[in-house]
Order: sequence, then structure tokens, then C-alpha cells
Amino acid sequence: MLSRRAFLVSAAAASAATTLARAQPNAEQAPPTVLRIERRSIEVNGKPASVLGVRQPDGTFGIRTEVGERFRVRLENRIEEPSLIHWHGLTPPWQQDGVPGVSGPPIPPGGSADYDFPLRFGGTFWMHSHQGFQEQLLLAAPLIIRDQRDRPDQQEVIMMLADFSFTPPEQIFAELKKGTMSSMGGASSGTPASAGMKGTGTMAPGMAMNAGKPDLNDVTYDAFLANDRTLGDPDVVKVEPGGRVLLRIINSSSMSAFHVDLGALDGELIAVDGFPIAPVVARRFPIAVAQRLDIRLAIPRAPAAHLVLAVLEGENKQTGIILRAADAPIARISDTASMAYPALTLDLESRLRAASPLKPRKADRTHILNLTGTMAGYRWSLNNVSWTKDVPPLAIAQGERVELIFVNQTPMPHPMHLHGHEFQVVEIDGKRFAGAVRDTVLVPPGRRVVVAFDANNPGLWSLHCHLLYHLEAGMFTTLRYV
Ligand SMILES: [Cu+2]
Repeated sequence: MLSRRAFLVSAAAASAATTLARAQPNAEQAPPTVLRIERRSIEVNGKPASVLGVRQPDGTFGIRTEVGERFRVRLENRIEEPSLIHWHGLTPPWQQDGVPGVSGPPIPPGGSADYDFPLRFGGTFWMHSHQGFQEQLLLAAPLIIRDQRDRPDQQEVIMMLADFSFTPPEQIFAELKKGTMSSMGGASSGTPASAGMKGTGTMAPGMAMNAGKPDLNDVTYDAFLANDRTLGDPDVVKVEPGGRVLLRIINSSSMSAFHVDLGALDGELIAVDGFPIAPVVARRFPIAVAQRLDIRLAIPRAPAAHLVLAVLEGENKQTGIILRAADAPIARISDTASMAYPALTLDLESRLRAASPLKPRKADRTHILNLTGTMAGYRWSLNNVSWTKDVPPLAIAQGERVELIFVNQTPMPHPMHLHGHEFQVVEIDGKRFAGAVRDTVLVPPGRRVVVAFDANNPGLWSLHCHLLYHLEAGMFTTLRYV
């Protein structure tokens, strides 16, 4: 936990930064962008739902800014409970990273916090609450940083994916912990006894003891959303026939991974988690929790309604948006695909190559992170330790090239996220390669994934599984250096 003193020091540092910015002529006029954490209402499956959001006073969700600008934000908490927002994928000073209890205290109701740091790179990022289960209540928004990849002749379309339940997240978590749903393998789980969980309408109907089959989708959701809407009432975006589109896809789900399906359109994947890759052309792309995909599309000249679907891994439930060229008629789209889609794999990940890889260098330090845990009691951990504030941070030192070795010893996939640094995927199952630079990597059951990063942003940083209920159950740790 951060002491009161440390908080005051960081607050003083922040105001010093503000003063510095004011001394520069260009920064003088620009007031910070105000972002408000608010309660809001949406409609899901024809029923009203009270959720959270983060918006500017004019109603804009999140932020669009430019590389080279400073990230100058005043964040106001207008909900009735403490909150704090993490700028996912950015590299701020650690005190501005937005993780309650690690980077600083949450903002009390009615309070505010100021942020000011340079934006080193452009791309598709996002922001979300790291407080309690607020992310499950849709407290997330796009954070877009334009750069030279954003062509003037290209229309930007954001598709933000989310999973939604009418059941309060605290209750979902309590039922997961109470549940005796057993997973095979990995941990020393006992006999499955999932009968108790069935019929609640909330949980997945238990994990079969099918050796070799991953356990997916711990939580059974009421809906999957794209830009807050289901396919029953989808977001329809007007596009130019013959025009170019940059699709920025953000998976802000708490627990759900998808296959993006472009139907008959070819998509050119140009970036993952904001970072450029050697382009890959395909019609289907996997997206794990917290990841982003930047996909270029050439819209055909003929009037047509082009579906951009996201199908839940392991199931046939789907969500999506419609790109409408000219006045093409729009058919009603089912929220179930004709067949179930498989679990996400590393097939694409192993083919990705960073456009700007890290300089080749031997690791100065390596940490092994065994991904551990069990569905019995819903206990999740790293190296068999469930996080508490007393767990010592992993040690590294400034200037080092660090490699993190993720070894998934559980039957569930875990999307692993490091705060405050971009990393490069450099090995999958013993095979070295110069993979994608990104901030969240999927580690499927039984797989070993190695990422490398440069320790160039000292502080206390979070490292965790981005599945919300795994994170809350302890699949989280920190690393620290000065
Ligand atoms: Cu996990």
C-alpha cells in the first residue's frame, strides 16, 4: 500500500509537472481534458441496465489525442463509491498508473485527480477502472492516440467489446468462489460436483473432465456488447463505398475472448495493442481480454451492409457492428452463430512480427511466472501465491533487459498484462522469434510464452491476469525498481 506520505510526494510531483507545463508557451492555453466517472443507463436485451462510464463533459467516451502531446487529464469521480482509472498500455510515471493500493489511493466520491505525462507512442489503447469489479459494470472507454499511421483518407471506426450480466459482479464472484465446479488438470482439484451450480443461470454448466480441452468462460453472461449494443439493436456505422476504414477493436470484456469475423471482407491487421506489426491479411482474428486489433479494410464499391462480428471462443454467441455502405438494407442478425467457434490459439501470435522490434539483447534477468490455481474455491495465483499487499515485488533493476517466462499450469487460458512497459513476445514453447510488441499476451493451457522488456520506467508496477475474477482472486503480483 502506498503511504500517505508517498501520496503527498507524488501529488507534489504532479503539481510540479503542471507548473513546468505552464511555463511552456504552447501548453499555457490548453486546459486539461476533463474525464468524469459517471453512472449511466443503457438498454440490454430490451431491459434497462444501470452501468458506469468515463466521459468528457460533452459526452465523448474516453479520449482521442495525438502522439507527442502530453496526456493532461483531470479525472473526476462522480459516482457514489471510490474509483480509479488505469490507462491501459500507456507508460506514465508509476504514481499515475491508476491501480488502487499499488500506484496510489482511489479517488473518493466527489474527488478528482490530475494526470500529466508525455505520450511516447501512438495507437489503440483504452482506459478502465482497476477498482473492485467496476470494470464489469462497463467502466471503460477508448484511449486513441493518433500518429502517422492515421491517414486522412481513412475513416476510423471503433468497436469496443464487452461482456454483460444483469447479476451484480460481487454476486458472480461469490458464486464462483462458492462453486465446486472442478477443472481437470493443473491444480489438485477434486471430484467435479457442478450440479449445485447449474440452474443458477449465472455460471457455466461446469467443466467436463475432458483431458486436453481447455476450460473456457467461467461466467455465463446475459449479453455480449459491441459499442454498448447487442446484435438485436446494433451500432450501424455509415461508410463510403470504395472507401478505406481503420477498424480499432478493443476487447474491454471482463472475462471473454472472441474471434473477430469479417465475413467476406479481407482485413489487413497492422497493429496489436497499438504497436505496428508486419501486416497480416485474413478474415478472422483472435482477440483475448484487454487486447486491441487495428485492422484496415477496403470497403467494396457496391452498396452493402458489412458485418463485423465477434464470436465468443468455445461457443456460438456473438456480437458485432454493421458497416453500412450507401443505403444498403440491413437484415436482422442473430446473436448466435451457426456453429461454435474454437478456443483461441497462439497460431496467429506465433506468426506476428514486430515492425519495430526491441534491439536484440541477452536478458540480464529472468523471472519465471507459473500461472497456477484451481476452479475449486476459485483460487488463482502466480507461482502458487495468491496476491496480498504483503507479497514482495519481483526485483529488477533500471536499465536491464528483463524476460518474463509465463508457464500456464492450469486448464484455463490467461491473458497476462504488464503495466507501464511495452513488451515483445520472444518465445513460444521453446521457439525463439521476434514477435509482436504489445502489452497483453494470451497464455493458453499448458503453453509457455516468454516476453522481453526494457526496464526503463522505474516504479512499482502491476503484473496480472486480465480476467477480472482471476485478478480479484489473486492472479496478480508487482515488480519494483528504482
Ligand atoms: Cu487468469
